[in-house]
Amino acid sequence: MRVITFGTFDVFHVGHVNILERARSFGTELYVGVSSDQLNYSKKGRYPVYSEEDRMRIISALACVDFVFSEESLELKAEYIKHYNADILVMGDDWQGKFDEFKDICDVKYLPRTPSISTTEIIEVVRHKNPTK
Ligand code: C2G
Repeated sequence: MRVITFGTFDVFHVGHVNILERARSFGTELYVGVSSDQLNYSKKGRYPVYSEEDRMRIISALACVDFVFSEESLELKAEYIKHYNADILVMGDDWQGKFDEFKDICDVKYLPRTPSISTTEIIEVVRHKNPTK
């Protein structure tokens, strides 16, 4: 069973490891679509702290990940799921209900987010400790 998931995974943290390991446990292979820098810019109005190349390199190095590709557009999710023959789509529950439209091409599971950690909070904490940055 092939599992697929998507994310930016910027400033990699334990919440990211948790969801990737849990996603992998639903199948035998995990494919990860890492959101491109351009996609992030169009979604959030800023570029990630880590470049797309580095974010993909970090995700590829994880034992629970079998294959990494660049997610160029949110609208292409169905194409990616079909192209990579994924059986299960896993996303954190901040996306609850948002991908139910794909239930006709694969299983869709939303997993609870790891509490009290996010890239945005890490950036805030670092900024606070280094006010000049
Ligand atoms: N996540 C989590 N717990 C946290 C933080 C993140 O489980 N404390 C999960 C998110 O729910 C998501 C994954 O980690 O499933 C990646 O999170 P982000 O990098 O924030 O991904 P996002 O920007 O939501 O991009 O096509 C969808 C987008 O690319 C998802």
